[in-house]
Amino acid sequence: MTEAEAVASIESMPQKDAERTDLFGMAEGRNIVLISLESTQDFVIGQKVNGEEVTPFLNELVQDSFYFNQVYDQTAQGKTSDAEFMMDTSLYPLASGSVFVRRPENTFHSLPQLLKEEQDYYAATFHGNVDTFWNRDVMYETLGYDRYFSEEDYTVTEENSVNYGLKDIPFFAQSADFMENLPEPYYTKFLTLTNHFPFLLEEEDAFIDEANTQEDVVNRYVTTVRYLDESLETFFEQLKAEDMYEDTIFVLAGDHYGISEKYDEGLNELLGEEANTASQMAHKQIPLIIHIPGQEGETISTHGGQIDIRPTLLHLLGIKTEEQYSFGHNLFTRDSDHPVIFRDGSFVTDAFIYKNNVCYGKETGAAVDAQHCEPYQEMVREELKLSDKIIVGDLLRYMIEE
Ligand code: GP9
Ligand code: MN
Repeated sequence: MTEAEAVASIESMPQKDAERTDLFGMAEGRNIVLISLESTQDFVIGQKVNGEEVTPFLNELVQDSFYFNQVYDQTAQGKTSDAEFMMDTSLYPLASGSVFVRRPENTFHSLPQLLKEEQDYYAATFHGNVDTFWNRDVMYETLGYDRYFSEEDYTVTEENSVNYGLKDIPFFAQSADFMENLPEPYYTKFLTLTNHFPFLLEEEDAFIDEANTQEDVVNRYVTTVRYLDESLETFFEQLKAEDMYEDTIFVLAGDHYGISEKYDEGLNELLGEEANTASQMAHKQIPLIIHIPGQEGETISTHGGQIDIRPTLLHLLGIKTEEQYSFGHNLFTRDSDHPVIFRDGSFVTDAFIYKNNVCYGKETGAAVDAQHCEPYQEMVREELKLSDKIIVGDLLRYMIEE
């Protein structure tokens, strides 16, 4: 592809709406704390098990936040790294493998870079696992992070670890100490870890009893989500105590499913629902919570995906979202007719689900006439194709001045 063709194909990207709401810029200049909630699905919000809330802290937080309750997991094989990639670039992940591993030498126009250009933000990312996992040590530099706090920065012992490593409570406690020395304004990204398959927990960290479904994975999941919720509460309390709460905008988002379709029966049992395409698709929803201290809460049921998180945040920060060579839409103005696109070509509209070449009603989960989904299919294919072209052809190097 010639340079001119590359530029033309990027310029052919659908023009995004430039509409400004009265929320535009309401969080301008604030520090940003983005928390990627490991394996957290939206059904846990407000859910009770044996009469106890699974996420008491988040349930309270959503009352005072913009809570988007129709946002879908759009990750593919790159799991957490795909979620990070979408939040940082607002491009789709690749159909196979992880962009973090396959294309770390590309030029991207990432969130850290945008924030630095527009409002001189410092960017730091925090995760208790080894820095090479998902090739993060390389990719974070490409994405423009100034500092990566990884396992080697934390005090990790047998006592404060479980499963993949450092438990979330000590992770946040130690992270808050690192934060005190960051230049402001900062954009910080935290990846939690304890709520990871196979959902292991020591007794002392179990704040809720396991559920009683036929699937042990589902039963244990409830306890590790409850632990994650507790860790978030401790983090918020520490930030408040250390004066790092008021001037911050918090973005909390699930990274991908925790309970795979294989264990759906257990989840259907827990939620007392029927097994069909509608419930299966609803399980793909992840919570997206944007908390701005002092701002009144609102639950927003516009559908969207992880790719939409970045433009939504930019809108609140007062940074224009058009011409960002990306595919996401601001969730405050997102067109309800625009489908949420998944990497395998399936999609959800406000009324229909398209999956494995069958069109279903979104509420009933029953198959409907294929013509309901047809108007969207070509557009979905084109959008994924263009995103792939940008990544595989490293096309943004033609658009971004380095
Ligand atoms: C590991 C963490 C978990 O560092 O990101 O990875 P996942 O399996 O969820 O992609
Ligand atoms: Mn993950």
